[in-house]
Amino acid sequence: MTEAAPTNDASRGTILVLNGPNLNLLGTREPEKYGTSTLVDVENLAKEAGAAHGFDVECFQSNHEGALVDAIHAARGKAVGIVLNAGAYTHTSVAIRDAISAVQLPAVEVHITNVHAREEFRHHSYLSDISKAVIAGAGIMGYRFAVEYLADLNSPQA
Ligand code: CA2
Repeated sequence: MTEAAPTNDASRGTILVLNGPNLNLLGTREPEKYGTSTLVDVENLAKEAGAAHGFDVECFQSNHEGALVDAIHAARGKAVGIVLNAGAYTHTSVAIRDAISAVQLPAVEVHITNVHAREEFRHHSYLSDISKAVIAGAGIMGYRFAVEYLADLNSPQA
């Protein structure tokens, strides 16, 4: 039996990119607000950013709060960090907050839009104070910045 050839490009870890409700609609509605890129484009951008730094990126989107909680739990012991755009659950979900706190993984809260320049109810986040970083208003580039930040956080310092 032939053994797999050893490689020098072993993964340095996995970064989970989680998207919440309605983000599956990216690129199909409200382009003036959310741009023209699709969720697949966002996920590919995040994967490319991870690969450039030696990290795998796994992506998951759900419109259901419990499914997002389950995905966060599943990341424990598997991922080195979580990029989270919880969509509207950002402003409502104690359950997602508790899940992020429970797994004790560094999380980066991402929003495509600048939530602070929008309606008052979007100004409060249940996630910001338990996140390592918050990125809002940079469009889909925010996902890239978040992956790069988590890659840096999980790399030996020069
Ligand atoms: O700016 C963001 O990324 C948000 O997390 C997006 C959420 C919103 O509830 C948050 O306040 C800010 C909404 C996601 C809706 O996504 C759509 C994408 C395309 C078309 C329609 C909705």
